Amino acid sequence: MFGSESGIEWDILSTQTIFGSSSRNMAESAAKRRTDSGGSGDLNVEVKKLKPDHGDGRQEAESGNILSAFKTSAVLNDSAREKIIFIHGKVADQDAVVILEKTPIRQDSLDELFSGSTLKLEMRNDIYSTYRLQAPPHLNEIKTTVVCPATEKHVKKYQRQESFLVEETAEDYQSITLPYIQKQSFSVQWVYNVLEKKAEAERILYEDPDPQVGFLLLPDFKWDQKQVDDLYLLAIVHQRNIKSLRDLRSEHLPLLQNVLQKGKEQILQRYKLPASQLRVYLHYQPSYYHLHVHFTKLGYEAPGCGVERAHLLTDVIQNLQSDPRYYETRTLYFPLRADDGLLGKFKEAGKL
Ligand code: M7G
Repeated sequence: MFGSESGIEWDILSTQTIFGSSSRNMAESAAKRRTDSGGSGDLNVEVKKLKPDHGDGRQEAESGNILSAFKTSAVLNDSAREKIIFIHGKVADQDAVVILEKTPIRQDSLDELFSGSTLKLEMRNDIYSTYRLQAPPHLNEIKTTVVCPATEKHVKKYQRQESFLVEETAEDYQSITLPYIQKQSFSVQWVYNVLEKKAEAERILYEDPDPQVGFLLLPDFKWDQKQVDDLYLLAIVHQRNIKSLRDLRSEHLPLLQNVLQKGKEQILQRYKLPASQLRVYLHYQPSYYHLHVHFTKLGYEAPGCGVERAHLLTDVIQNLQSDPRYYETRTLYFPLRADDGLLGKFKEAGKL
């Protein structure tokens, strides 16, 4: 049995130092290569983040390794290049998805990495040699994300699958997509927890509290905040009735302009990254139907930043300026994975 959709995603970050605002620009040119110690080894994660309770985000401190008895049932996806693996299994009889990801090597850890590691020779040939470098544990952490209890939809989200491009007219949205997402989409409880400061409150970087144009800016849980190379922030708007890009009208322009302007200002101040280094966009379709904007570093190929899913906020603003009903009336294209229920609905309607 899969858990209910109110399941919480725990972000278990192995002992990480969150950037202080003064040192945030230090890793601008940090190496992008990831550590690859060669063996999987023990997880040795320490639960630093707190475990939300009862789905409402009230938190209780937790220590120890909640994954020590994790039982793997399947590897959903993995990538040797990205150094990431998505696993389905059980934590104390509950379905869980665990994501393990090796983190980038930080420039500021190089001295310690060279002086504090053991080096084992693998081969030497002329001027060439390869080694296995065994780093001190705190420089060899694995970012670990746990979704528990995971729903069947979570398992599908992380499973390797073929995708299909869907063409959605305004009528298709009303007759196919909207009824489907009203019944089937992921819970946005985690979003409300953030807005109500019941979870991740200490991670909020900025808030404009205005109920109409206001938003919260915080790190996406995909980002470990150790280097700006893979910067990933989310702006979550206070308004609760905007599901996605499709709902945007010209009346939302002040909100969108505010998010763009203040989001850029905050990122410049904190991370010394100018707007010309940022990719600021919305997903269509999103996974979570509460309006949010993705801010990522331009050179970082964040999952879902391709043209078939990401809509630049600057384009969205211009489109609404030239046609107040642009997103209400246009045909929109987006990819859906083979076993996505929404794809099934488009097929049933003879649209694929
Ligand atoms: P999306 O476009 O709705 O869907 O983006 P996607 O996940 O398919 O991209 C939601 C964004 O919220 C993603 O970038 C997620 O990594 C991020 N995210 C999801 N959850 C459950 C959390 C969370 O609990 N905390 C934070 N900070 N970010 C999250």
